[in-house]
Amino acid sequence: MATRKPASKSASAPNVSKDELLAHYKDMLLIRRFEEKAGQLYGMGLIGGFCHLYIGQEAVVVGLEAATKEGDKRVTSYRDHGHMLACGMDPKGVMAELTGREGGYSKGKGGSMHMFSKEKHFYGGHGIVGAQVPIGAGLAFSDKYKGNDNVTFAYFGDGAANQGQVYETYNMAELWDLPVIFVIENNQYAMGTSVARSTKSPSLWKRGAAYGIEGEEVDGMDVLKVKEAGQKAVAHCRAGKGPYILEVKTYRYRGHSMSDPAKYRTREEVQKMREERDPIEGVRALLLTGNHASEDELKAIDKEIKEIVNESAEFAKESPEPALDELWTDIYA
Ligand SMILES: Cc1ncc(C[n+]2csc(CCOP(=O)(O)OP(=O)(O)O)c2C)c(N)n1
Ligand SMILES: [Mg+2]
Repeated sequence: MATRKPASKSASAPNVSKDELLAHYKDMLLIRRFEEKAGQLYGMGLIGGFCHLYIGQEAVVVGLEAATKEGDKRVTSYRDHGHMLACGMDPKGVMAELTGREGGYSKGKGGSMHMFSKEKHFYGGHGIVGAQVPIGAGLAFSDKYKGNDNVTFAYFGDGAANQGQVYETYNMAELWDLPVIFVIENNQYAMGTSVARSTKSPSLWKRGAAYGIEGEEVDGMDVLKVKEAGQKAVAHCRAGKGPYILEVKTYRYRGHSMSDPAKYRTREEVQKMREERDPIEGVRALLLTGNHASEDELKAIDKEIKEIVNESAEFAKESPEPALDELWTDIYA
């Protein structure tokens, strides 16, 4: 595993402390192991409905969360487990929601795509492609209205970037100088459709220029580069300069959802990414080559993370199913 060279020409690595590297390593590994476990539980029939795994994209949310402060908000699509874990939501509550149990964040009634945490300022989990983008601008509007310096991260995919509502949102957000960072998680596919097949303007962040919004492309397989770009975007928003776009180039290793055999790409394509660009292996290599951690210390961390994930799975299996009278709670009519 440790044979791989650091993913990036990590010129920034010497300026990064051991503690930061270890924190990023742990946070990304938690997401990876949690998602692997969710995949297993799905295979065992313990998770029903849709389940979209985030494996491969861990550096995006971990890097950006490292640029946040208390009070900042986030909203995302259905590929949302990583975002929940990265903002500090309890793995037990997330896993139990996946298994549809009482101990889940939505009392077992929401499932993978419908979880929220007011405490951690996580506003979902949205199954309608692109729907979270105007919601993100609305969250940013509320902060601007209240006069605080909070920033909202509105995450969406390359496929969602072709939705009309994204551009209506860009226009309003820039017009009103809303403190929102539009994060395009460009994992190169929207279900089975590659970016090359869906647009002739593949530099998605540049579309913001039509509305006067600044932005940039970021290497999403390098957590340090993501964090750096996140800090720049956050500073822009907190200074009252309006929205910012980050197009983060990333890759999902698994199919679109658990029911996708991913026949639209070659095994070699996925294998190459895993071997040459894996974000977790990249940080692992930096920790080892920089003598920040030994193989044994990293093994101990792996064990610790596995235990957290196993505990969440046990909790998710043991928590009871919601009581029948819960059918009548948390509904409008
Ligand atoms: C409005 C709408 N149209 C279509 C769908 C079906 N659908 C679900 S995910 C998806 C692809 C979105 O891809 P992307 O935005 O790149 O996000 P990713 O899945 O890669 O994270 C589509 C078409 C949907 N859920 N909502
Ligand atoms: Mg995509």
